[in-house]
Amino acid sequence: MSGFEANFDGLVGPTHHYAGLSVGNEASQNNRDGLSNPKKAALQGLYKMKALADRGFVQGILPPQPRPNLRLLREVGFQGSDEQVIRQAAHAAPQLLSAFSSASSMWTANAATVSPSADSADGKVHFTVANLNNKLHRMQEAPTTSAILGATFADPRYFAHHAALPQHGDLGDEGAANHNRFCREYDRQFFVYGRRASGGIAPVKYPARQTLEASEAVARLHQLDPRYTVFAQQAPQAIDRGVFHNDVIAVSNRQVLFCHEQAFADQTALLQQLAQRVPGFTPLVVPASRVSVAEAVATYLFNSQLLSRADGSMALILPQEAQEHAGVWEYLNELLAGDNPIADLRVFDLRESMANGGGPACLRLRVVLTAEEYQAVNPHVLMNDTLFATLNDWVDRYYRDRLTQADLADPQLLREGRDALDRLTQILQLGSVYPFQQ
Ligand code: SUG
Repeated sequence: MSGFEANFDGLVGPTHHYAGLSVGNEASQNNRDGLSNPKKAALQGLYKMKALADRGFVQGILPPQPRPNLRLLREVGFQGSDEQVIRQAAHAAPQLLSAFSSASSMWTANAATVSPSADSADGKVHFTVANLNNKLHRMQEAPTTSAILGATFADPRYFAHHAALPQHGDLGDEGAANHNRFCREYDRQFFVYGRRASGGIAPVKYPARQTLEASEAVARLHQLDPRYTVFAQQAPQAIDRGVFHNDVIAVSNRQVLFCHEQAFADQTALLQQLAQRVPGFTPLVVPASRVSVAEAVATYLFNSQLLSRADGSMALILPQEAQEHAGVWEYLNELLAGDNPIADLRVFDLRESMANGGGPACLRLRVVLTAEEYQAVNPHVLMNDTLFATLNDWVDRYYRDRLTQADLADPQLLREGRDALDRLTQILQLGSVYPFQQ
């Protein structure tokens, strides 16, 4: 049984701010030092989750991580009480305080790579937490992500958890943002890498975060059948134009691949290979003459969620920026009218996340589950009317509506965040997943 797709969105954390931490991610760079609104960011994310749950899609939540990360601030030499550590860091190394205060775990497409049980030799759903090795502010996510996924998918009869790959750039792993799965009669997993650690073509301006070696390691850990697993390189030129993850330029669902014509290295050969290996393969390729790579990066039209509806047709879940661009919106409407499975366009205001380079697809981790596996998921993280109301109240109570980098120096932010997350673990019945709760 191949199951259905559930989406687990990251809830934006109380320290959401714009720090320009992600070289290669143009939104992050361009909005550096901007004024953020953590409350609005969290509410925008919750609204998307609720809207999709209301339309019958299974929707879960993954909670934020505690920030600032006091353990790391101490590991880089700041001493004394929590308050002293924060004050010293704010004075001597504001950029480090900012990195260790990042709310970046909200983009759960980067939390892990997930393989459905149908694809694994042992018949379990496999999770490998991403090491996010390329960015200082993101590599701190892995241990708490492990704890959260372990508490959400706890039953060892169904779920197998793997720790992040060793922390080195040669094994840089960004999780599901570079991973797709096609399915119809047979399941195919499709891993996309930015470079080979062993050499070959690579971007020159911006970093390639995902290596082939990391993708191969994940495929081994997940006990995938090599005959059904495809590895392909992202176009290095696309990375150099700001496509820092493959999900900024391609999205798949079932037999459909919606992508830009300049998404992959040697794209013609790759699409032929996929056509031979994926029954019913349906590429929807957007030509550069209609939408340039720069426009794709600015509007995030490919960072959409492509979701199967009950009648077999598909809905595309888009950020508002895609609607606001006349050419992109015109293209999307032609797609809607055309002969293909896309039958609905849904647009969401996710501006707070978008300003850091995170669209609808970045905010969610796809987990394909059978009915039996679904029963084993912690039910308290699944979105419904009650949870939506509870979490809206929770955000209203604990979150600030403006935050700058200077505010990170306020030790009160640490206390507010801990109170908020402590309460959240009770709401979601996750147990003690955070270091400060140990
Ligand atoms: O890793 N932005 C994230 C955005 C992640 C988007 N995820 C996917 N494409 N799946 C990143 O670059 C910006 C943080 C800052 O600059 O404050 C940031 O981390």
